[in-house]
Amino acid sequence: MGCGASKEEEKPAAPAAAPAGGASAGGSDEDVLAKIRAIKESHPDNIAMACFDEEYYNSLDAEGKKGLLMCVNSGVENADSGMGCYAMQPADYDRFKPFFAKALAKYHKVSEDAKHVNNWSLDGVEGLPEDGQLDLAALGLPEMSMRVRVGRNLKEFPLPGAMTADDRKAMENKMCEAFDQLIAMEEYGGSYSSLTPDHPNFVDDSVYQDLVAQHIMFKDMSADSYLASAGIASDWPVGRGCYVSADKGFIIWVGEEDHLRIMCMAKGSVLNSVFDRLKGALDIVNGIEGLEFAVSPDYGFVTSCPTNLGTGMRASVHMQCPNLTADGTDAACKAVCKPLGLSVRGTGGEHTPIGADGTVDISPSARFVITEAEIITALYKGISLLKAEEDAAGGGAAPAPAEEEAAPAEEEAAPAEE
Ligand code: ADP
Ligand code: CIR
Repeated sequence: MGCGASKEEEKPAAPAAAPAGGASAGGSDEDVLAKIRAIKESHPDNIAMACFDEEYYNSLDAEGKKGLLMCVNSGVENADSGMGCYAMQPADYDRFKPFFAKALAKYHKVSEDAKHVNNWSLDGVEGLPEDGQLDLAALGLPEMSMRVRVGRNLKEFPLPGAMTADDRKAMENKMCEAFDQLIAMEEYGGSYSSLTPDHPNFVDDSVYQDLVAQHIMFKDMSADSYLASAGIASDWPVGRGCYVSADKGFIIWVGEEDHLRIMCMAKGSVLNSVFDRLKGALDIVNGIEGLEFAVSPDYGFVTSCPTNLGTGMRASVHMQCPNLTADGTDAACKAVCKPLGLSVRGTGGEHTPIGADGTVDISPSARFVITEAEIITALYKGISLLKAEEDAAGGGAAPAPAEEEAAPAEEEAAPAEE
């Protein structure tokens, strides 16, 4: 089991839970098809419904039909979805290519035969300063909280939407063995905290809430109806947890939307520091025996949600934009950020309020058919352009920061809609 637990302490697996995922939860397959037809009309922006082709569906065998309906169940049960689907198995993007190629093209604004290439090398990336340093101080900005995360999934398990409770426990235990190796390394150290009842590293609710407040641990997923319909939030909080390095700068989430969300976080000015540290740490994790990440030959790193496919990377800063948020909302900031290819979130992550001092979470929207190096450079370029807009909105002077949180950030839309 690892993470300080001996094999003797390992609990026997609980009886298998009902299969996760809510495919066909709305009734017979014919009922679901009728619902899809209706949503195509009522919610044309629901990408999965728009791209669902009954002729293709009918060409699949019984197992294929069941698998495709599982992928789109979130969009069927949540007609207001932007994307409307999640992959359930590591091979789904390739297995259901006629469906996913269309959905990916529509969301990411790429061609249907687009291929993703991963590349962390900053060499030759357009917009990179001559010294290669993505230094926010050079833009006249103060230190800020910087974070880069990637989504990764293990090849040997179903994706979170199709996992049973036993799968979730087995995956957590497998990761605990890997965390033991990190904990033994001087550069990482740290500890693992589990939300799984009876896990040797179990932490209670107050410790969990404290980790969430520190931006270390993820929020309760069971409240998210998209994730619930997809089966991704099933069995909460079984199999969920979080490894944190001794310096708290390197974090691995276990059991959120992807098997793993691997990230580096630091307060500072040089974006390269979190980017480079993450690349180094990923190489270590990837090199741990028995861990193999799911990769699609054409689409890069496999993630549950097609919006994250390819790099799985979100690179963000918490930046103060008091002038653009002077009305207490993120509306003006979003309007400025959209054409810059930037997403705006609240200070607690997606669907949380912006800070009362005008702090917002800024990240490039693109994840697919873009390299990792281009994403971090896009963040730097975007911040530079956003700063100009922020300065212009305030006539050059920035108001003094306040203390408390303000208005809720609006829900984030897909790049296509933003
Ligand atoms: P994700 O980034 O994995 O898509 P969220 O947007 O929900 O998920 O953010 C997850 C957590 O990471 C939240 O607690 C959020 O406040 C925190 N976070 C994101 N970016 C930063 C940042 N630049 N500095 C500090 N915390 C951050
Ligand atoms: C949807 O389809 O709208 C949800 N499943 C969430 C999609 C990804 N998140 C996002 O665009 N912010």
